[in-house]
Amino acid sequence: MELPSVSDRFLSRRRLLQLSGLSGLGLVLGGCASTLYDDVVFKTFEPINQSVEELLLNPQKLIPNFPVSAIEPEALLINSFQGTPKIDPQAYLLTVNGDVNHSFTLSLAELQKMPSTSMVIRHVCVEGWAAIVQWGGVPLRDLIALARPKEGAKYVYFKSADGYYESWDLVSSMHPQTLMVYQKNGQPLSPENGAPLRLASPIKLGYKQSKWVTEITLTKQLYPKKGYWEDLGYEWFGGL
Ligand SMILES: Nc1nc2c(c(=O)[nH]1)N[C@H]1C(S)=C(S)[C@@H](COP(=O)(O)O)O[C@H]1N2
Ligand SMILES: [Mo]
Repeated sequence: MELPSVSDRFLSRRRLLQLSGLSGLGLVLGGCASTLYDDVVFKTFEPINQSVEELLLNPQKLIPNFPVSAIEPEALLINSFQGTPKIDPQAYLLTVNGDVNHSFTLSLAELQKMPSTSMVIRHVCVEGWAAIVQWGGVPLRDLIALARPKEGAKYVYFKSADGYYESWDLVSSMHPQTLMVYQKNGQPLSPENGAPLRLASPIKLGYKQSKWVTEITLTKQLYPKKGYWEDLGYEWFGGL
């Protein structure tokens, strides 16, 4: 099986600072030792309470990848509450909006031009099955950094083309292995598995991993409608 490199290729710190509007600091501090750089950057954003800046500069711990040989191509069952929506990948657009300084919309081609990464993780469904899967796509944290969330933004809502909806905490959304993926097991993502774009992360249960995502909205509050399954009684955090 041909798989892309499993190594993590995230945006460089410098590039993320540029994208997130903090590049002025980078210019001023360009020649400084990295410890001083960190000091000043952190002081600038004090007091920090899991702000986007802190989450960008202090990525959370990585979950170890499974080897590619552990992938279980047959084990990932299709689980869709309402069938597979029809989406033309050529016309598909992802919108990122809400409590951000820079709302934007990207086509699939544009998303695929962004730095991508790949991981081999376990998908766990509360209905009693699990599967080791390789996912490839864009770190959600890069999209969030591009949108430059407003201070106080703490939640991330995901709207799907089938009417499914989800909400995550910002910290989990900024985990380096929380990805918006367009590839599964080395192949383009299939429509049943959420193409053109779905969430994938080793830190959350299967129902948190929205398929067919069309809109990502940053919010300061968690609204009464939290998620399709959550609103029917499932736990909201859904951590693994
Ligand atoms: N849009 C949407 N996303 C969804 C679902 C869904 O019904 N609609 N089901 C969830 C559940 S319960 C699981 S376990 C996974 C299953 O992903 P898969 O069908 O690719 O195996 O998708 C999640 N994301
Ligand atoms: Mo699930």
